Amino acid sequence: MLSDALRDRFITVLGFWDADRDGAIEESDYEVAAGRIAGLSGLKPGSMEYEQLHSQLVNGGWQLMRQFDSNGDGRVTVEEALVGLRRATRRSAALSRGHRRAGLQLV
Ligand SMILES: [Ca+2]
Ligand SMILES: [Ca+2]
Repeated sequence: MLSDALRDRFITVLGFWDADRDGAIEESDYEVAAGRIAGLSGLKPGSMEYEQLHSQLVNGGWQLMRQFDSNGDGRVTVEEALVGLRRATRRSAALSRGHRRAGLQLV
């Protein structure tokens, strides 16, 4: 179960990535947001460092986010993202319980 605080923080993070403010995250949002982050990092567009950071953010970030696209329309709504986060939280809790039962401790 998500706490209200975690839910609110997650929605705030989603808002950052929703560059066109249409209420859903698309790959194009990652393109814009990654460009902003790379620019804020002081990297010059066209430089190898800029392109690497941009590519990592777009490819890595969008590949993670798109897992939440439950209806496969290429857009991740806040509702889809929250459902995905709840599932991930439950899986993580189940893994922790399994490790504790097995006498292991996660670092
Ligand atoms: Ca959007
Ligand atoms: Ca969707």
